[in-house]
Amino acid sequence: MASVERSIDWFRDAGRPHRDDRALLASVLEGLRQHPKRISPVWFYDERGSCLFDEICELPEYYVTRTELAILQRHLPEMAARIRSHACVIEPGSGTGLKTKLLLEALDRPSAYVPVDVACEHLEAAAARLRSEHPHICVHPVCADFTMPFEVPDTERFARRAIFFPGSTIGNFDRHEAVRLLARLRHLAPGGGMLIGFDMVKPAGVLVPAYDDAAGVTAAFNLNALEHLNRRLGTDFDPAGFRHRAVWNPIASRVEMHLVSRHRQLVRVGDDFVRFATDEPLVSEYSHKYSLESFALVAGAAGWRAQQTWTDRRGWFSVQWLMPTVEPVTSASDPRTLRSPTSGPPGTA
Ligand code: AVJ
Repeated sequence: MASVERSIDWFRDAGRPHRDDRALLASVLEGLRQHPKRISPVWFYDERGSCLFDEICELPEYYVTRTELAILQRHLPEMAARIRSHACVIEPGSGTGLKTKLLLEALDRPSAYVPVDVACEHLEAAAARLRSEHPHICVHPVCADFTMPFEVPDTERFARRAIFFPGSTIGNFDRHEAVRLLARLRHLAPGGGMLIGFDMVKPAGVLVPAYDDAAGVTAAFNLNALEHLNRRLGTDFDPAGFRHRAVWNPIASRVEMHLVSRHRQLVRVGDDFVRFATDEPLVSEYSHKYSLESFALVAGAAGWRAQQTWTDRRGWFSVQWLMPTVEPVTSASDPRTLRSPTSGPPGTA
């Protein structure tokens, strides 16, 4: 029975090339052997996790989605002008898609839309909805983990490609990973641009509650990653043995979500066991916060330059239209120049 379930799951994972259960287990184990222990935030997004995330977006404390939506609603005509007509829009980590709907409605005759997401059922449902609302747009969902190489169908070979990367998803990656990912996305849209949203540095008193809400939705979202791991890989995490915690790390300029072990315990992962001490954290997500300067460094190192920036009145969130630079700024890809998020070069704002 287990093997039947597994083979179905495996099909669902077809977008992750060469990643069978064993390779997945090995990568999870690798993270659990680091100090501190880590799992990928990709584990949040099974069906239940995707629904919980939609709930998070409605929380009073979670300003992220609301703030970005307001920026989009206010400036979409300008953004659409940047993207220009007949574009093929590629969206890594597409999710539920209110922002997508607004963007597609604002664009001049978009030719195709390619959502890329790991939550495949969620993805299919969203694609079906979009098709019925926009019969003129070719919708090509790609079920894949966009952090790994994936293919975009090239039926729209002659359309100008634009990447839509909203939601501060880029914040999940540390500076090196972010540079690598943005550089890869640049090759996905040769000559095209990227509309990207990223969250800005702000007081910890605003940031921490956004990731530790009073209703406990984010806690459920965080703990659900363990249930997902258990179901998908047969690990035996006891979700009741962990508690949710959100901390602001000012040095790394990020909110960190932790799953803290309530007591000493042993968790089986494949043929191995992982030991947790009392109060030991398992890091489940980083959510990096940027200044305009620190983001320009990361984008620049990946070969992108901002042509236009939109923000809200409080300066809590930014949306930028990036275009490829002729030459990637090689000095900025030196890890030493990327270490400090607040040390942008003087006079670049
Ligand atoms: C989807 C990565 C942008 O970092 O704010 C929300 C995910 N985690 N609450 C974020 C998230 C906890 C979110 N991103």
